[in-house]
Amino acid sequence: MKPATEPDPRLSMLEAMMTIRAYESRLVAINAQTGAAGTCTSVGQEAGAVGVVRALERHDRIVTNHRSAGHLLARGADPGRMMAEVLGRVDGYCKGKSGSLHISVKQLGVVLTSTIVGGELSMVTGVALAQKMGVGEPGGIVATFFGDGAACEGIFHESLNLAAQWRLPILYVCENNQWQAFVRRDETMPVEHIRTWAAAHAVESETVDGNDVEAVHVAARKAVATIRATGRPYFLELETYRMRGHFEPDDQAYVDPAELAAWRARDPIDLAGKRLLDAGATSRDELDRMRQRVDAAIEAAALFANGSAWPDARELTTDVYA
Ligand SMILES: Cc1ncc(C[n+]2csc(CCOP(=O)(O)OP(=O)(O)O)c2C)c(N)n1
Repeated sequence: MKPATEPDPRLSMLEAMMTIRAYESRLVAINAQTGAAGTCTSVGQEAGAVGVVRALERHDRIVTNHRSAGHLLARGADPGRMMAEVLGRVDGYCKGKSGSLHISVKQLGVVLTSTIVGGELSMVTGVALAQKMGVGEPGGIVATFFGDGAACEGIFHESLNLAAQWRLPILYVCENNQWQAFVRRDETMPVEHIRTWAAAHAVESETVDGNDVEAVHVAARKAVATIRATGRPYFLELETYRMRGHFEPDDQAYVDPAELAAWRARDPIDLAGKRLLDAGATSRDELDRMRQRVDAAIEAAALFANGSAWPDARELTTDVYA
């Protein structure tokens, strides 16, 4: 039986989503004020990151893409070190050399962030093959996050075909956020559900409301259990929306305001908070305290990052392999 004091995981998932939103909002503000390096935010997609990453075990690995802050934070990355990385400081996870687009955190099993669209789909097969051949802890799987645009790349099909044929333990997580930079998804693909392409490679799949963290989490747990039991890949499609621009700054002038408003009305953080309130699982006071905690943590992260030193010029040629 659960001890009465054990925290409700739905509350901790909500706090994790709030942390991602607050972290990225702070980076947007820093970008607007200082013109510091831009970033691709995942505002609106937090439920997917938290719902999936919370379904993984510590010995599982992640290979992700250019919109990776949520995946990293959900995995437990420190927001101060993340921000220091984006601002190019020595205390960043990659000593300030990767920015947001190449960040990796080995100690958390986040093997890499690929900024080449679809690059994660090729590399995940290698990481999963290594896993299968006994590198890393036994039983681990590899989750990869990519967008609907990446699913249009040829490598998508090569990756799924190889993973299915070689039985690689990969959780493919397609964050179908309806946009591919400045191009609408329905201009580039004739299918309603990208999942149907997984079926063509005999990969088991599910499409789920990517703005509903509980639904994502349930689907992700099922996917992870299936991969562990069968050793085969699994495809999870998250129907979601990119509520901010492709990168910062981007005024989204190309987006129909009615479309944006409709998705804003389905903000995953608001949905999760309302559901918990309606179920009596939390109170407005508790949510206020949660918000204050998150804001304080991000304030501390920004102070840490801004206080971190610039790298020494001699660092320019270290850690460089090619
Ligand atoms: C091979 C390649 N082509 C183009 C780009 C430029 N680019 C960066 S992100 C992006 C859109 C990717 O869309 P999607 O995969 O749906 O991911 P999202 O940005 O929507 O999360 C493009 C075209 C790139 N980085 N790599």
